[in-house]
Amino acid sequence: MTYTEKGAKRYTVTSALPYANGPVHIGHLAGVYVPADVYARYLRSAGEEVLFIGGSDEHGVPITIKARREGCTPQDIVDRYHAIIRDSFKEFGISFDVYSRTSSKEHHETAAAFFKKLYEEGKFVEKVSQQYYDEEAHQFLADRYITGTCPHCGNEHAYGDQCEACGTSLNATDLINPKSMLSGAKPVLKETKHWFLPLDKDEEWLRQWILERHRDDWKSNVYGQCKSWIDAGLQPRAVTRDLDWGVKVPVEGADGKVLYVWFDAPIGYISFTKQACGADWEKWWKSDDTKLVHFIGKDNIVFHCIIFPAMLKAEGSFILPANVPANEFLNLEGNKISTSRNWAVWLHEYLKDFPGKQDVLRYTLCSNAPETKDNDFTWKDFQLKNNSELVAILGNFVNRTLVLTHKFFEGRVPAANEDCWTATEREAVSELSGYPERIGRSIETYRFREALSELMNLARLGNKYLTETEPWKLVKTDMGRTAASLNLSLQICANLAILCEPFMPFTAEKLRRMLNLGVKGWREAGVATLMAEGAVINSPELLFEKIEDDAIDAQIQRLEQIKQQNELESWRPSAVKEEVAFDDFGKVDIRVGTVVECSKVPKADKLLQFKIDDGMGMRTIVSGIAKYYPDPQALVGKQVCFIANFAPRKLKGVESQGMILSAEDRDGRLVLLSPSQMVTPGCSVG
Ligand code: B3M
Ligand code: ZN
Repeated sequence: MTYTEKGAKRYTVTSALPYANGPVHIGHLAGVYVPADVYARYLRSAGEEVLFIGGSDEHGVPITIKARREGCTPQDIVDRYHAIIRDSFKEFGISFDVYSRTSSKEHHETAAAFFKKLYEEGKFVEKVSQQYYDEEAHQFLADRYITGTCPHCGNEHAYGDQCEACGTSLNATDLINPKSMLSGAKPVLKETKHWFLPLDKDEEWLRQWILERHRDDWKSNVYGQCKSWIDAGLQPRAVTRDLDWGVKVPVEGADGKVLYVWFDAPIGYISFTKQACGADWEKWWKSDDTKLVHFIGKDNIVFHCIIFPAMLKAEGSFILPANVPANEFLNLEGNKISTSRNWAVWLHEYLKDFPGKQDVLRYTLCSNAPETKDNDFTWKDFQLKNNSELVAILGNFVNRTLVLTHKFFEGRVPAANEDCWTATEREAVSELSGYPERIGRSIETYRFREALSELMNLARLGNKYLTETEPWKLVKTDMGRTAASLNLSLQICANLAILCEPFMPFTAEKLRRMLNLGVKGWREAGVATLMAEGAVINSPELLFEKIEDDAIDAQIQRLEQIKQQNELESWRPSAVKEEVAFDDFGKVDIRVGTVVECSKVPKADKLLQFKIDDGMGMRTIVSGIAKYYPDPQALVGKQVCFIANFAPRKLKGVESQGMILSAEDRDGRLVLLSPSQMVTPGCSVG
């Protein structure tokens, strides 16, 4: 039994199934998988029975769209990304008991059977409705096959099922100016039959269950979203689609129809449990003493708090989630993480750049997790957390303790010598005893940042204790107290090894190995007797290494390049200026001239000085284009256009008699304008 919950006998912990249409990035890790893993690891360490479920969501329109774009099959896409995602999770120590996929046969069978049961029991409403259809592509346009303007916020790129700008869940027919993703054509409405989950009938119990029963124990961001959904009135929701990729609708007359991805995906949690546990699966889903917890991102709240519970309730034999700890989003260097714009830190790429540093990222993401509001990941902060927290506090304490034990006690745990303890030892031991419960309580209430900062406080306690007792000085005068000091420091290290495991499993393992600490769990922590006197410890290795500026600068530079690339790609001509009368235009006297001389203006790196044959003698014009024409000499003989009737003005001591015209390209580059054929100098442009 844990610190805050009474009565839960086992824990079914699920984490949102990532779409297998791209690799996973730090936003996924921070929002869902690190917290879920910390929770699962903690419970296991505390001796609880846990099943931690993950897997790839392999259906849905984003996958078919990607396949179409790349000219391959949806199966090719999901095979590729399922493997990448699964490996990334494994490398980062996400300790799933099962990581499966929704394209598996078992999942298709389970999801189809679930639908069939509800169908046979009359839990659906069958409706013929008007759906958008692409007449060029001969296909109904489900969900993301259709884009248009969001009726709520005006975002012009909203999808047929959701607006990502304002988070509203939509029906395709809500969109203003709908457009087919397939052909770009304006879709037409066409009749088709679908099955709907009548959520309107669930309003009553959902209100009671969420808004009353879980008012205090669900996070306020989750509670708030549920409340606004329920208050707005729930509508029947279609759970089938006209598509050919997904779980086939298992009833007659449903050819060419599949289950809506959000109907089949959460059933994945159940089918993966079956895959992992065989005949023994039901206790994880059908037993009142099981606590079901869904870890998700905020865009998945409605599906896990309203739609999936409504499905489970309609089926009748399943438990409902006890909690749905959704996180907000993580941004990257001040901008929203975006797969399409490559604005992300991909896990598989991070590992190439920072091999072996999984825990540093887990630590940074957990200490910065977007628990109550969106948060920002910056590389500078990552470096700071590594250098001044992990290296300087945790790593330093452990290293000093182990090095000194080797130096003064030949690598054996010295005696505790309690008889020579002072108030310093007694205080440290009493503080130590509070940590397991305090950290555990924070984890159980989904406050992972708080839990992690408590863990670091324990490392700080160790550092402070070691610095105060100064065993390196005591050794000259008092071997008994030297032993006591290092014994207690080693006990704190052992506690750290146990308590850091949910957050930093690789570090925990390394520390355990150095200490030769056997299998001890959360319940045994909090005491100063974990390490037996005389036990041998191994030679110290560094737990963390300093991260230098150049490694961080390289990451920042990479992002800078991506940003520039994105800016180029998203460039649009500027808006056309206000209308002018022809007479006004006529006031500007534009002429063509031939460059006779051209040179850099001394001490002004931006300026070129032109001598121009303007057909009326010569004139001098200074122009700020030196950066784009590094060889001024090459311009001699070329013709340019210039404004001839600007009042002369001095630039860096040179009088400029006019302005040479140039075009500004999308990257800011200035390009001189010339007539397409040689003309007589002095002729006018108009
Ligand atoms: N694949 C959506 C997402 O990644 C979805 C989660 C399914 S959980 C059952 O945002
Ligand atoms: Zn919107």
